[in-house]
Amino acid sequence: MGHPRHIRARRAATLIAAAALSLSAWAGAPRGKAVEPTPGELEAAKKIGEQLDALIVWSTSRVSGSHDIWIMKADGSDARPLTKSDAVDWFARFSPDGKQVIFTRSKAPWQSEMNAQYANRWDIWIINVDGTGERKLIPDATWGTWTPDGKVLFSRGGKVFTFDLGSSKEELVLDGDEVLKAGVIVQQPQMSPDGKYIAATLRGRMRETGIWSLERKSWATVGGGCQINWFPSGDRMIRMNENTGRGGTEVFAFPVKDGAPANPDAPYEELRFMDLPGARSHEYFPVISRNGRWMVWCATDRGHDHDIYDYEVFIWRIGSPHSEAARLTFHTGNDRWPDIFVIEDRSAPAEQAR
Ligand SMILES: [Ca+2]
Ligand SMILES: [Ca+2]
Repeated sequence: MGHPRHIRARRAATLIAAAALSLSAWAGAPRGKAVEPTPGELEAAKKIGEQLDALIVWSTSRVSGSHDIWIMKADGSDARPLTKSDAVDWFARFSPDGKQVIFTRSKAPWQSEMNAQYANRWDIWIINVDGTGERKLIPDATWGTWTPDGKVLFSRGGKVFTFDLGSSKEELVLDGDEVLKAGVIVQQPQMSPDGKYIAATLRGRMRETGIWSLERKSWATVGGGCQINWFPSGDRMIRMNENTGRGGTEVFAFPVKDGAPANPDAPYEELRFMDLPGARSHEYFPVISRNGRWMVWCATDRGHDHDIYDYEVFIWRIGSPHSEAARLTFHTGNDRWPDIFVIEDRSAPAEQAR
């Protein structure tokens, strides 16, 4: 069937452009390149190192475009790869004793973080912090975190399980399809320090943050946003809020009581916990250290996609001015989902801003 030649040429050009687009989507995240810190950034990181010995793990695309887990000290020094796979390694979480790290690894060379809802595309792995002992721990699983008694809590789509490292036994602890809504996706389940609640971000057929009571079998909505997580005290939480703050996001903190926000009508001004000064203020991935004194997270100055854009790792002593937050990575590749394990903390206890 004949089309005029110029239409055929245009179609061919469109096809080539589409193929190039899908190829670039396939290729993963940008590898990027190292950038120089400013003297002020170096000074801020040095100040952290004077107060704190800690290890930070995070996920970076800098080597291959498919992320690896890297590890560094609290001041950003001694950064080195912990995993070196040709898959996407992300969401690293230190074991309670700091000796091991669990993380989520894709089965294919590239998977977008948005595909974490398809549990059969991922497995949870474990590795020692010295780089030995890497092995697959839980098949078809995502969002692995640690429970207070040393099990792994993880998601399979709308269901949440615990995994016992001793016996390799799984136990279903939240069937979101059954008790929330069929087709719900449960992201980043985090058990409370007292073991009574699971905080999670819901996607799919529901879109909110909230808390599941394991005893009462009931769900308490916290609000919008995502990435809800506990303070180690258990009486306070953080979550990301979107469409407020500089750069379009900020970290909220709020008190909780009996598995629900203690003050659900609190105005935004009372919830604001971290909103970085300056242009690099699109924050995500916050986590509080187990001693309750530090927060690590990432921020970018452009774009949003969690696994593509130039996020950088930050650390902040809770209660100190926001301007004292220190940037720890200096690389235009994607850097996301940090976690921190404190070895020795020489900082003065911060006043808890409530
Ligand atoms: Ca912000
Ligand atoms: Ca980066």
